[in-house]
Amino acid sequence: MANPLYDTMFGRYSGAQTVFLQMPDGRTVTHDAFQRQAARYAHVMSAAGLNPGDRLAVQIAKSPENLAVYAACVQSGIIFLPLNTAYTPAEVEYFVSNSGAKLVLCDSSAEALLAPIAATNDAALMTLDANGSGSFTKKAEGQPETFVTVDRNADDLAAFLYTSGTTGRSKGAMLTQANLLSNAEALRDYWKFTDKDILLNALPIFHTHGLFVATNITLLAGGSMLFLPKFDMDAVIAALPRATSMMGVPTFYTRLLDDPRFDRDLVKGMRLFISGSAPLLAETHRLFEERTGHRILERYGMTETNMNTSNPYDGDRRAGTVGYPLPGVDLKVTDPDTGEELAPGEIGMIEVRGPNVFKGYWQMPEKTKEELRENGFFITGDLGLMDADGYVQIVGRGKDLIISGGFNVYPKEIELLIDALPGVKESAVIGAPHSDFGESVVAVLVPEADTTLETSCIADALRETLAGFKQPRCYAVVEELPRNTMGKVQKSTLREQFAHVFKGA
Ligand code: MCA
Ligand code: AMP
Repeated sequence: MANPLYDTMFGRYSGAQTVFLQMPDGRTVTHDAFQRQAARYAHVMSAAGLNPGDRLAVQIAKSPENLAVYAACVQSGIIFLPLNTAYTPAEVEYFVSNSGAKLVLCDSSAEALLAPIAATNDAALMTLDANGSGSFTKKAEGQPETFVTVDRNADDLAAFLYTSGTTGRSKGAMLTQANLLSNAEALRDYWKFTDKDILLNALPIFHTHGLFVATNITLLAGGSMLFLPKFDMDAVIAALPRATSMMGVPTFYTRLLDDPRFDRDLVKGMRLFISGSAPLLAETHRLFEERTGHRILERYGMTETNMNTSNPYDGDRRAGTVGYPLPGVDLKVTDPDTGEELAPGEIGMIEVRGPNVFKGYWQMPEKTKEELRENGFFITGDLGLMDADGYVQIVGRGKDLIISGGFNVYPKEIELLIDALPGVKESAVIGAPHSDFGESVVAVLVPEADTTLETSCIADALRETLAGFKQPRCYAVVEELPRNTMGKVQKSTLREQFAHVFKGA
């Protein structure tokens, strides 16, 4: 095949008048119209001087046009680099410079702030707004509606997704066509997606979950998506009766359970609810079944690997587990110190290998070597076990990571920023249980000697540089941090101490 990802996901719909996207306002986008738009966009990128292998960074609202940019990248061999819309310009600067993006697409409201960043990094800047207008759109007007698909091998790169690290520096996970395609095919079959499916997609599309899991599967299966710009409760309630399936982070499901309108009758046309990105509480699982009669299907994935495991479609969906390794995925649990494989039931590091596993971190060979073994196993940083029946359970994290409402927050990144502020001697950032977000961020601060810290000043300083979802929702000032005999900060002690700060939140 000339371009495996494009041909299987987009190219085969040439001329098809079937509906791909259904918007909340009733507007629909057919497969054919989508494809023609993507072709026009591919011409704009090519005219802007982008060649196969170049990066295109996008920080734009969720819209059909956003997805068409993704399709255009796949068709023209350009690497698609989506960015969280919550990132501040300071955060975006790093991604643009690290990736060497040649073109940055942003909302026109961010143009003035991002223009100098693009200019410093020799990148062009164009705008594409939520309503589809912008300088990019203007350039696309009148462009041909077909584009000669660029040849790609399955091993060629299709996307970069940045994932923060325990050192505080984000790493660009390089995903190939084969990574995306193999995983989407496995999931389509495992979850029995067909052209009859209407998937409610209220997830953001700058992460694996909403983009590759939800969108790629729908495209492969030939179904359509109810494409909501975000998780808005009224819009979700209005859309549910028309959907056959839904994917979400646990916060979606706890919020639905809090809404009295969410009942059995509303979801009588649904065949499948899928949860992932963060642990689903067994309690949520139970309450959901009680309310709707549906057992949520929980699965487990990562930016670097797409999806690794899933509870079965037909068999027993066990609460508190993430199911079996997907077909084609090897999963083992190893001793974190020696790398030796452990026996079933023993807790250790989860490692995975398969066509889903990424190619490495962009321009970070050392980091890649630390996490991706020569034999192809990727060290996930998640601690877990495989039980006697083959179900995988995640019991903790070997990496210092907080997951808030499905978004990852790496404490190190925030600690580095706080420690650089005047009056702060040191800090420790931890996650504490939160009823809406699962976990939320707490910053524990130690002031310099003879200094009184105003936590509101710390919060103000962080607001300028850090995306909203990463900002601590609780600050505590202490005299010193608990340390072990080696001098290492005991975060587990802090987690216990601050476990109740969000009680009632
Ligand atoms: C928004 N805010 C948050 C979060 N989201 N704070 C903490 N954690 C969050 N997740 C803050 C904003 O900064 C803002 O703060 C205020 O909440 C309102 O913002 P808004 O956007 O209106 O919030 P929301 O609509 O209530 O959003 C919550 C949400 C959203 C719906 C749970 O965060 C969401 O869609 N999460 C899904 C994330 C996701 O797709 N993850 C997949 C990653 P202020 O008022 O102070 O300005 S992929 C992955 O993990 C792997 C591969 C996998 O397995 O899937
Ligand atoms: P990301 O860096 O956004 O790819 O997040 C991946 C991380 O999310 C994994 O390493 C896990 O720690 C976590 N994760 C994803 N799905 C689940 C799940 N079903 N249960 C528990 N943790 C999960």
